[in-house]
Amino acid sequence: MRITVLTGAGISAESGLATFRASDGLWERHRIKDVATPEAFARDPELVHRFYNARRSKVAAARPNAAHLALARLARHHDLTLVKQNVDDLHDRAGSPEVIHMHGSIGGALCAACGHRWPAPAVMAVNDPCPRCAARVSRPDIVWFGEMPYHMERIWAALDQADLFAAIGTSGNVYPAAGFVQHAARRGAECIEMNLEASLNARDFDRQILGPATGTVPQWVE
Ligand code: BV8
Repeated sequence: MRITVLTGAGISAESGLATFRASDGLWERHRIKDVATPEAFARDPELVHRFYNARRSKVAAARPNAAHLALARLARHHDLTLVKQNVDDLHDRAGSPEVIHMHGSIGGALCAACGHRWPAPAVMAVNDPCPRCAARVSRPDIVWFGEMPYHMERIWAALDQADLFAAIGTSGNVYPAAGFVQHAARRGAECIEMNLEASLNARDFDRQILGPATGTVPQWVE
């Protein structure tokens, strides 16, 4: 059976990482447009780097939880495509063999001038010189609002072939990820949602399993 799983901020909540909407639209006390758009970076790159430097240190201190570990086990027995919206690395650290980081990774750095990528230092600054072209417009390798998510061809192909699609810990606010369930359902996949509460696109799923991911996901995987 081919399974495609999409995870969101909720899967890392029990590892202590803030979800995006729990704090009424503020993200670590910032608004999207001030810290997670290309315009924000052009306007105030140091504020953007402060926002990501703070989150990067929280990710480093976090540990994969039972839900991340259960999905790593699932990959050992099934043809699984795991797509994550989060920019943390907890699925990778849990041992998932192949993770599609559609919104990029907080552990990555990107040169806004030449597109070169390298591992991000714990604390980044816009003037960090690019190792390849030496330009000083370094940014986190993260997909901001208004930018095209990564690996979309691979993701659409996985949704086309899925017998089962599961969305875990995502509110269904952010597109194109929020549209994946309709894409999979149209191609005949069974669609399951595992979340703390019904998401905005709950009606597009065949069934819901409500509760904290560290309880529902291991139970579902077993
Ligand atoms: C794009 C990186 C086009 C940043 C992120 C319609 C169609 C297409 C686009 C749009 C559209 N309408 C609007 C848009 C634009 C926009 C968008 O969707 N805006 C929203 C706000 C309306 N989309 C975009 O800009 C995307 N790009 O469309 O490009 C394009 C085309 C051509 C050329 C160029 C461009 C790009 C979006 C990517 C933005 N970047 N992340 C960063 O992380 O700093 S998205 C960000 O939101 C995070 O990655 C987060 O993961 C993601 C989604 O949020 P969720 O994961 O769902 O998190 P949330 O807090 O909302 O929900 C958590 C859920 O977990 C809750 O339901 C909660 O109940 C549950 N939960 C909590 N605890 C637990 C739990 N569940 C289980 N157990 C628990 N313990």
